[in-house]
Amino acid sequence: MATGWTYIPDFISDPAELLRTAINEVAWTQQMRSRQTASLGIPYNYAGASYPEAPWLPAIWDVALAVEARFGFTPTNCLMNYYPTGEHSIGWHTDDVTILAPDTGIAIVSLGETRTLRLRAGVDPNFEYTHLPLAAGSLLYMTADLQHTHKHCIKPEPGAGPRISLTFRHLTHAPPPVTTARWSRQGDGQGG
Ligand SMILES: O=C(O)CCC(=O)C(=O)O
Repeated sequence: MATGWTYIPDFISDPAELLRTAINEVAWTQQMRSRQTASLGIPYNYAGASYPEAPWLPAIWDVALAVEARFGFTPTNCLMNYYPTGEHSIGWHTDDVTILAPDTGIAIVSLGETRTLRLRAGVDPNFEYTHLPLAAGSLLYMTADLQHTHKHCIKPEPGAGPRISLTFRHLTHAPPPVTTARWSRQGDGQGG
């Protein structure tokens, strides 16, 4: 079992309402083949995708404040992933933790259908798997150190309904727009 993560069920109280708001009010982009994405705050340009700086939606800023209260850092970015169906996914990858503020990690708040995040020890040829079902309203916190030892992904789960993940980070600065597919060096999937 991998360490370096914390799962908090029911971190937010009305994930169904926030799912509706996010589907309808976020300017989703189709920069990734396997899912839709969007970014609020300063951009997290990664995995071959680039975003403009964007104002926070009030409902998502409220969640950022809850992350601040629980983990002691103020998110400067929320990268959002929209999986309209169970066919949508995110491949094996690690996140760029070089631009995270010291002693901060990544907080993932889930809306909609429960999907399973898998962790595997990247250096272990026998692949140590940890399966984390991420229920609506939950928060998964991953430390920066976990990114050094493990990759993560969400595989297709045919039949699943819509899901959105809100991934909060305190970036120290916005990386430059990506002009080449950096994800190919970071993992073996379309991560980010
Ligand atoms: O959708 C998720 O829960 C995972 C998102 C993720 O791995 C990422 O944005 O790097």
